Amino acid sequence: MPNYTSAQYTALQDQIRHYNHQYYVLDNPTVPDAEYDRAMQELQAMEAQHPQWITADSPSQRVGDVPLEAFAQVQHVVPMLSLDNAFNGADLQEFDRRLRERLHKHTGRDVDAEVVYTCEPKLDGIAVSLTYINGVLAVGATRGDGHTGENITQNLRTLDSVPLKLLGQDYPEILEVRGEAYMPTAGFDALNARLIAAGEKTYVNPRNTAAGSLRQLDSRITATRPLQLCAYSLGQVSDATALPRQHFDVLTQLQSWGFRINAEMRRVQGIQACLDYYQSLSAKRMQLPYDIDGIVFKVDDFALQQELGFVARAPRWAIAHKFPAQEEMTQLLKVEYQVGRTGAVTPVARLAPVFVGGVTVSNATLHNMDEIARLDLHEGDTVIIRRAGDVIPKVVQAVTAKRMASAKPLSAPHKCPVCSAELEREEGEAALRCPNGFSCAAQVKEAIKHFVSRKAMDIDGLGEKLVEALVDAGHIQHVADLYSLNHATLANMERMGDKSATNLINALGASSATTLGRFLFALGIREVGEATARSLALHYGKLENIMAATAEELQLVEDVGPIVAGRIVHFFADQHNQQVIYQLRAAGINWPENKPTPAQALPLTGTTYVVTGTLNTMGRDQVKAKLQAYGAKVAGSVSKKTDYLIAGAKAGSKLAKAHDLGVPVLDEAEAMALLAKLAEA
Ligand code: I6G
Repeated sequence: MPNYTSAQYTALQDQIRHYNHQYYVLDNPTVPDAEYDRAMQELQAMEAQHPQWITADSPSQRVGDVPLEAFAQVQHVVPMLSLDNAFNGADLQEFDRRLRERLHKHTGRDVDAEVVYTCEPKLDGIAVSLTYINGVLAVGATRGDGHTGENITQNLRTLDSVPLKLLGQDYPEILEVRGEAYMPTAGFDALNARLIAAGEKTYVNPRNTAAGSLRQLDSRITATRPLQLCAYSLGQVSDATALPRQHFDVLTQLQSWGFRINAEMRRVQGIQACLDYYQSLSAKRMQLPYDIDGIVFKVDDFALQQELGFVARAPRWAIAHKFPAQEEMTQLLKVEYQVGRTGAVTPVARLAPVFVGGVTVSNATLHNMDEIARLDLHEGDTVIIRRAGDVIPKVVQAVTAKRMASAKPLSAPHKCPVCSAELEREEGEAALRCPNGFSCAAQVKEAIKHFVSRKAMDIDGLGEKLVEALVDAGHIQHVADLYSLNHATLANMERMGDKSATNLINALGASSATTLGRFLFALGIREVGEATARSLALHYGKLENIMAATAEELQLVEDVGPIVAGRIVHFFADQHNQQVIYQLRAAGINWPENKPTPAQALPLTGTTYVVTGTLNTMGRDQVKAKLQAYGAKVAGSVSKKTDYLIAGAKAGSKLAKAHDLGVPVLDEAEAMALLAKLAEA
């Protein structure tokens, strides 16, 4: 442990006070939670080394900071304390050992006897207190500094999951229930989608949004926010003897009085079962319809809890086992611009490597220049990165407090970083575009990668690196050149040999027998995805008919609106594209020609399905292909336009959204029955 100086100690105290003020008072945290936890841990380490330094006003001696004055104050009769943290399995085992030894010492309880624990996900929201007098909600308050909170009764009354009157009769005269007010991810995403549509600034994460929503002075604004409450413990109770003697049973009782409790809550025996629970919930974390930042383990028996008591600001009988943080702070080293298949120029943040969401991240997407402007990014900024689950890491905020006064705002490039063409920005579009489609090496490479991909021509053995090397070496200029590659050229490429060259030549040969839908998709026409390509193929039957169609005619096809129709006409009007198609066909690309089938003829025409979760009977792609073959549109996300959601096991936010929007849901058995019926018809 380093030898700290008292100057370092007071500086760190000041730093944490500042963090607390930003977090608890202004609802505007300037650092990620993990950074705060580290600072607090370091302060505690300093205090362990120099106990004589500790003053009553040290941030370690209380939770949070003074409340804002705009709301009336509420004194907590029973303080709302916080929880100690465990950051790994060893910390958790140590917690269990400590408390068993303490119980043994004070009560003679067998030190090896396993303790019964309740396990609950720790929702990432705001701790609140709800006091009921004779079963009627009297006061709702924030935690504040743990002793004094803010009276936000009017706001909490607007949450559907907060009972205004308790159910049943058997509740104590005074009952204070504590829990977490939080915003489910589907509600958060929908809120941000509305803001994007209105061209407004979006929220950073569900927790901050929940906090901001609860601190509204006008409760009508709170009422528009999709907040929920999950109860997790009791505060003041007039007659505790009438209540169950175990934590788990109290929560079950709270449920019967009308509170939402966490569906994942379990009662287990021994610390190993707690570790197992942690593992199983970690695996499930991304499928949960809300953010959690850890698991709370509590000694279940109140008699044991009472015996264990509290230390400083936290109970000895509970601990929060934190997950790896999903948000971290790091340095923006530079912004680079990548050119995509359609010429769209995407900024990518290059970052000082940082461990976040369980992996080391050194790049994050910035989407487009509007996003850079929205984040008000400057050169060399300190930024907050968020990586939730397998989602691509995102820059969510610039930490302006850490910005150098001389830092310049990031400006948009004028020239394509690959071919130096002057960039264009289409009216109403966020993306900058390189107009040099056929000679910009970046676009050529991306077009070829798309052409060979699994859902397009499905050519095995042509990885991204090889495509790039073939373009760089001048062996291919466009997709049709693939079919004139010879064995010697391929075998001479780096990491290729005789066998892989032969395999690739065979794969190219095999790809020539395809379908019109795949071929159309492989051409990479802007806005023409797999589903649209299939609809076009089905509707027209022949490529020549599509190439000859007018924009008006094209709009008769399922999925094709004026923009897509315009893109298709524009693509086929281009001489270079016509030439490439001619060469591809001359190289032997063929497909069975079909009779045109007006899309209306199919049984699922006009319906939109979304497929999510794990299906056991057949893969998701196979189910989607079958639905499409019956004329359905298969969309990637649930919206009001969705007719049915097919939800397999472990369905997550899409299922929650379907429930929110009232979209009918088919489980796997129902979906299979539908497909079987369609197959019979
Ligand atoms: O902040 C908290 C989150 C969840 C808690 C908590 C909890 O139980 C599931 N329980 C206690 C006792 C405290 N804070 C103080």
